[in-house]
Formats: sequence, C-alpha cells, structure tokens
Amino acid sequence: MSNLSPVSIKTFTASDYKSDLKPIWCPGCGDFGVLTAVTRALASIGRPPHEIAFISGIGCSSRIPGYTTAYGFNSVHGRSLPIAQGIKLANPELLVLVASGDGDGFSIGGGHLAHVVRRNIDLTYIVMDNQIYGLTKGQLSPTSPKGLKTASSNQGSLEEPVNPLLYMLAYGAGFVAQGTPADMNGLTKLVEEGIRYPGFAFINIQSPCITYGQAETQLKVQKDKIRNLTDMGHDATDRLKAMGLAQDYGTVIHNGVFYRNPTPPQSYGDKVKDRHAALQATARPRQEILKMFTPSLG
Ligand SMILES: Cc1ncc(C[n+]2csc(CCOP(=O)(O)OP(=O)(O)O)c2C)c(N)n1
Repeated sequence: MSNLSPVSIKTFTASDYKSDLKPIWCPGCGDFGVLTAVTRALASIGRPPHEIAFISGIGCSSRIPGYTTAYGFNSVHGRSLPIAQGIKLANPELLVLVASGDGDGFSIGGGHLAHVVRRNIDLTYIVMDNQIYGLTKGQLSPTSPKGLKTASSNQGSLEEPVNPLLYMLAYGAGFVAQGTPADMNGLTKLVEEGIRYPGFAFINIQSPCITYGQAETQLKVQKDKIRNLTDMGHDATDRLKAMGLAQDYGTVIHNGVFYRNPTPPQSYGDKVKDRHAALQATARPRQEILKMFTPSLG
C-alpha cells in the first residue's frame, strides 16, 4: 500500500463499504464473515470506496466485490489475478483487492500464482478456502482432502490436496497469513495487515461451505482446531519456520501471520516508476531528436 494517497478527511465505517445488494450466499456460509472482516478492515484504513478496486474470478466466494461499494469486477473463472495486476499497473494509486475460491485460485487459476508473487505486484489476494467447489454444487477442489466423498466422487478422492500456504511461501510471497471467520477480530486484523503490506500479500481464509462442505470444516468444529500463531510465539520474520508450520495445513488451522518480510522488496509498480524516471533523465531533448530527422531545422 506504499503509494496510496493520504487518508481522506472523512472517516468511514464498515457500512460505508457494504453495497445495497443482499448476499445470496446460503445462510451460515463463512463468506458472510469474510465480507464483514473486509469492510471493517477497509474502514480502519479509511480509503474512500471509489479509490478501491475489488476483483474476483467465478464462484460463490467471487460474488464478494458486488456486496461492497468498491469498484468491482466479478471476472472470469481463474483469471482474477491477471486482471487485477493489469488494473494495478494501469492505475497504481488504486487499492487493489482480489478474491478467489480455492477452485478459482488453485485449480484453473493456479498457473498465475507464481508470477504474481515473483513480480510482487502491490495487491492483497484473499482466498476463501472451503475445500470444495461451492457454486457448481460440491465437486472436489484442489484443497479437498484425500478420500473426500462428494456427489461426483462417491468412492472418495484419490488425489493429494495442494497446500496453498506452502505454495505461496515457496514462491517467495512477502506476506502470507491464514485466518477464519471463527475469529472475526483476528481475521479483520489480518486483512488490514495484508492491505497495509507494501507488496503482494496472501491471506488464506478457512471459510466453510455450509451446504456442500465437510462437517469438520464448519465454524463450530474449527474452534477446536485453531492454533494462534502469536500465542505459539511464532516469529513471523522466519520464512523457514513458517514453511514448517504450513505443513500442518489440513490438520490444524494455524491462525495469524505465517510470514511477513521484514524488509519488503520494491514492488513491481515502484520499479516501473523508477525506470520511467531513469529513462526520462537520459532521454535526448525532443528538439535534438527532431533535428536528427529534419536537418533543415538546424
Ligand atoms: C472456464 C470455466 N470453467 C468452469 C466453470 C464452472 N465453475 C464455476 S465456479 C467453479 C468452481 C467454484 O469453486 P471455488 O472457486 O472453490 O469457489 P466457491 O464457489 O466454492 O466459493 C467452476 C468449476 C466456469 N464458470 N468457467
């Protein structure tokens, strides 16, 4: 969030970021909590809604931009990140948020992850991880546990799940966190911290699907599985320790910041700005170039 304009004079509340559109998520869906956490985090940051772009792919979770007053684009399945990167580069002053489901982000969109991380585009990527394809009525997703039985896999999944936390840490993301609507205060703080991190930030949110999700993922059951990283004394500047803890994905829910780069590298947008300035400094004056092509002017 390094290149954002100063906080505007008006102060905002979470309701300023909620649109009039009534969510059509199933009652009890974890995504309601994510929406609340995002709007509360935005109110703490205080950027006016018209300075925010909220981009998503396709899925139940990807409906979230429409429920906010930010500019939104509920785009194409798996393509939220490329679209968001283009938007951020075209207008670096925007605060850019991106939302995906685990299917949208790690299946069809999985190829984009390494590249957004290595470019270090200054945006916040929220994945609402329910370990199932919700919108299309409960097929296996890349984070579904091995053995999971669904209507379209009644003998149980034969595949190992992907580990989103380990992916992002291994790719070199500067900010990697995990939260859950079972801890709303913690989740709100994580979203705010992710947005404030000056570079690419990733937040995996354990947001259960009440209709097709497994019983073990539901919010009430989650409470017994949550381990707060700060209570554990985790040092969030230690990427290797974070990778060790990330191995527990799928068994316990580590809640908090796994890794925050203490010396954030320059974002891609800032590098582009520097390059423009350098090129302008060494550029020949326009008059000189004109003379080269039209000697008669000299
Ligand atoms: C190119 C393309 N392939 C497949 C689909 C069908 N489709 C829509 S949403 C979705 C998966 C949704 O799961 P997830 O991303 O985990 O989000 P959730 O609905 O669980 O929040 C699929 C396969 C599509 N819309 N476009």
